[in-house]
Amino acid sequence: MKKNNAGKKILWFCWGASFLLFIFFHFLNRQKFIWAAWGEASNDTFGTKVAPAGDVNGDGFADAAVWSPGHGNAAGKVYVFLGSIHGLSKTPAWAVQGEGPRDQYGHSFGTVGDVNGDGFGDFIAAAQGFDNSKAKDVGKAYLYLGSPQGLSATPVWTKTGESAFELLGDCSGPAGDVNQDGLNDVVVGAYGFDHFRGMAYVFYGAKNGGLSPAPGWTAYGENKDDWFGYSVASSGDIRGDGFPGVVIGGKQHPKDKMERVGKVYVYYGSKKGLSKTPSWTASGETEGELFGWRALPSGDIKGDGHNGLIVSGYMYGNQIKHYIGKVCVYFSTSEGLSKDASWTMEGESSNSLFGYTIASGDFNHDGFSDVMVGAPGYQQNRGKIYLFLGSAKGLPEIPSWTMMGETADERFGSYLAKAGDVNGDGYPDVLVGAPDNSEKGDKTGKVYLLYGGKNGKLGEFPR
Ligand SMILES: [Ca+2]
Ligand SMILES: [Ca+2]
Ligand SMILES: [Ca+2]
Ligand SMILES: [Ca+2]
Repeated sequence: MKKNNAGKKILWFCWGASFLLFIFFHFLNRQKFIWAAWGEASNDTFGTKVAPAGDVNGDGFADAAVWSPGHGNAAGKVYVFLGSIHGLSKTPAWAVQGEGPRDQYGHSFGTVGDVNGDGFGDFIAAAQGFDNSKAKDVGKAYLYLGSPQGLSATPVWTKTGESAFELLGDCSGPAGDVNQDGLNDVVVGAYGFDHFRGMAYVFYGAKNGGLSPAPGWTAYGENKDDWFGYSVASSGDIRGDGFPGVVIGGKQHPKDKMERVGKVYVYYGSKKGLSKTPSWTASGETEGELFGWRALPSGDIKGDGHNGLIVSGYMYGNQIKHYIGKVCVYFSTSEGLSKDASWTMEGESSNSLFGYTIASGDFNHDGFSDVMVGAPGYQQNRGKIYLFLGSAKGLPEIPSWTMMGETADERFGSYLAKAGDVNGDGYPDVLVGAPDNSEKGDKTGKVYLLYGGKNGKLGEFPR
């Protein structure tokens, strides 16, 4: 009888312990992705791109934006979710659809900083497939102003491409304050200009009207079919002189007799404004690698006070493995960027498309900027993301942290963005798109928010 009771106690203890463990792991698992959002309809592919929205309502919390290219017969739709002490809002506070089918409104979008100097973050969205009355695919960019109520419903400024297939606004984003007037400026690409030679514009911030009606700076590709302007971004302050530059990619630029090798061009800033000719360039190595598909400032990875540049070519491969993808980081000194890449990382396996997206930020808040890379093709399009933590030694040869997609074929990591600190705990948070996720219908798409943390394990220890 006594023995029996003891046996029962042990049994109950085991039951209790396993139940608690179950709850514990269930909780951990549930908490892994504390915020997620889905597209509205099948084939929306919500999360094809994600971007920081800045702080559009001036409440001190970063806001976040997501694109559904397939929505409304490919009119495209952009959504903005507001940050708060509880993290991102469940439903979007702002959502705008393209004017017509196949506009691809949102092909580029995101914060441009405060362009009119009223203290509220402003926002650009562009539709590379916009047709005007005379020509197809001229493209159109739209600027929306922030306010205490959030983003304006209608744009305060627009710029329409002039010629057919100019595709203005395929890429656009903040340029920093390149003309040093205290207002942030904007860079816009038009890769279809002049038979895909491509060009890039910088529009200056303006107290009235948001942005200058005419561009303050323009640059052009070297040859037809270069696709110059397919990627555009601020390069940050490369030489540590206080003047930001811009980086423009021409992913189809040839080299010797090889096609689509790709090339990136950096134009340094100075007292006189942006350089008119490229200050620094770098090219890919192999045919078809699309070097410069993405190019972004890396921030200060080594903590030496100098910013660098991240460039990717997601179609890079070698004799054995095809389309593994490649990411290069260039460090800088007061002279400018290094001639050769300071750090190069290739994808793990064929078709992984490593470098399809890149992002930077100090995700563990240790003073060294870190690099994130997405490989949406990894494991038959399940997808995988990688974090490389910066330190005084530079970047590591093996990733500091990785995460795979939840479901097969979701293309997790098709796009990554530092959302900023959406919950105000001091760590920047990361948006990850999985546009082919089919939980809510075929390719409806899903976006995850991963919280930054001091150990550099994104999303696993949310607060
Ligand atoms: Ca906010
Ligand atoms: Ca503003
Ligand atoms: Ca300015
Ligand atoms: Ca760091």
